[in-house]
Amino acid sequence: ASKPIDLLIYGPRKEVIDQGFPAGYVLHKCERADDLEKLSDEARGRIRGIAVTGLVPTGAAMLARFPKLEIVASFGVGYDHVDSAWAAQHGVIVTNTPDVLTEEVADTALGLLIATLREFIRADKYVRAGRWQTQDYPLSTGSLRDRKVGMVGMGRIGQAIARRLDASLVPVVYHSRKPAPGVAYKHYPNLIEMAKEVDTLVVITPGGPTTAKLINAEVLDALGPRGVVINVARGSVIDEAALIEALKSGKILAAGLDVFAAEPTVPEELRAMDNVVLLPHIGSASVVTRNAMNQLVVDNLKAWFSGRPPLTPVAETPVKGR
Ligand code: 8YV
Repeated sequence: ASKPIDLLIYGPRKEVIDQGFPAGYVLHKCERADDLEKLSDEARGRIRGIAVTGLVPTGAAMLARFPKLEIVASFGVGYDHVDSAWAAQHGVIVTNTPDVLTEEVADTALGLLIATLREFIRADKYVRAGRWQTQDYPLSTGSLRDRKVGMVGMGRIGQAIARRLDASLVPVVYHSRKPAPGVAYKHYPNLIEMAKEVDTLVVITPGGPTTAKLINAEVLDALGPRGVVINVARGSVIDEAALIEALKSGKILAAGLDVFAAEPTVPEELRAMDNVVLLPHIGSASVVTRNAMNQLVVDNLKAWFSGRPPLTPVAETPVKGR
């Protein structure tokens, strides 16, 4: 029999991943960073693959502790929690889980946009409180009808959101560092210029240092008093203090947020506002989509260790032919 393949399963427990590997694989499970200390040196020395099952920080120092590491298969399309540059330098493959969540996250974004504009959450509370008995719910200030959306990011999910906006007859433009190939929407290399031209921002760009606090006070100023900001990307992309200030002062109208700077902590100031809709990072969080994402983590590792190329390597990864 061939030698067993040792894997570290790092992060929250996932049934599909725990059950995903046939005989011949040895799984070492660590839910938190502290648990890594309980791995013997001998086990660490044998581990050839890591499944990162959630947003657990997977930096250079952590990865460097595994001398035989070949591949890190990360759960989620965003992988700003994994040091993919270090991995590339050390010939370690990193994979993520794109495509299988695209339509789900796009659904969430459009739902969040409409819920924010048309005040669904406030209206629901109104019904439950029995207030409809006395008075009709007031007309919403916001509407999708008179809006122009500036997408921040036009990757696969961005394009799926834009397609939904097309169907809703809402004009779309976008900002990204480089124009997206094969995309007909107007591209703005400059975010401030775009913010001046639109009243709605939908943020769906990767996190990490290059996009940190991209949406700042100046951008929110440019967006103006009708401004609505929807974020289904990473909390790091928005200067959260500036956003709170803009919402409080009426510099912008409303926000719909699925992600926050310090999850799962959501600033008390946001929680107290009624012109925001707050979701607990559920963009991709349905059973069907999460099963597909978990399975893709498993399938990337199984492909690699059966002598095939990884299925969905990230851009930085030097994919070696097999
Ligand atoms: C994550 C996400 O998987 O795909 C992403 O980038 O944000 C989610 O789908 C989530 O952060 C849980 O780990």
